[in-house]
Amino acid sequence: MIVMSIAGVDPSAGAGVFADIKTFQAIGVYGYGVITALTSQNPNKVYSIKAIESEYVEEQIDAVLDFHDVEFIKTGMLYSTDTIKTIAKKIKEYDLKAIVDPVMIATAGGNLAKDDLSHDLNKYLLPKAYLTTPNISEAEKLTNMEIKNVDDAVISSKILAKKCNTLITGGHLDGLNTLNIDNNVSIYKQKLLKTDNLHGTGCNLSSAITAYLAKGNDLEKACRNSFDYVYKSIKNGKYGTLIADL
Ligand code: PXL
Repeated sequence: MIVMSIAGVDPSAGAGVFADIKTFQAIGVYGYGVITALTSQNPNKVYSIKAIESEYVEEQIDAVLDFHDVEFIKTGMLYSTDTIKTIAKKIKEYDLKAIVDPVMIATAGGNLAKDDLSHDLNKYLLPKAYLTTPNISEAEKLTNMEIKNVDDAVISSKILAKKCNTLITGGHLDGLNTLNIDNNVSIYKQKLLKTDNLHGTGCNLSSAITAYLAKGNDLEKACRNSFDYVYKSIKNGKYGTLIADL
């Protein structure tokens, strides 16, 4: 079974494509990794970004999908409007189920996008996605509203669910995750750990969901398994959410 991550490279490997592939591997699926941008960063700071042209992102996708079909893909840092449009086109062309992590800002702060991508994500990518996994601040940007409590998260999820299934992650909302599947909302409470090692948690959660879906779990079960997976990787990770003994 093969899944694919389309995302940026974080050389410290806690976030981005390297982290996604480690998560795929840990859950037992093989991962392709298509690169949208290189970054020089560590968990404390993003120093610089070199974007890959969208034409070359497309070439990478065609090269691997020409070799072997995949059903589930995950997208992370996409950086530009052109890359967003390219991926929307490829989802349709290859009939892919896409888990879209609408990455715009790094955990350590610092932009991971050329401009504000919320408009382009809403217009081009979310309508073609199977699931999107914004954190609170991403959901606020995408739905142009403030999220102060779980009732707000439910409202925001209903706006996003007009386009695709939505999981608003609750790391910054007392561990309350809001899952909206076909406009039915469930709230999952996750215990929170006191730690500064949160770099890459969003990437690891969305890639875990992708892997569990590929293994045949339904969306609800894939999300619940992934909450556990990320909890354990934060608990056991020595350098951020590096995958340690699970
Ligand atoms: O977690 C968001 C994210 C996604 N992709 C890359 C990143 C980060 C956060 O730092 O570096 C490449």
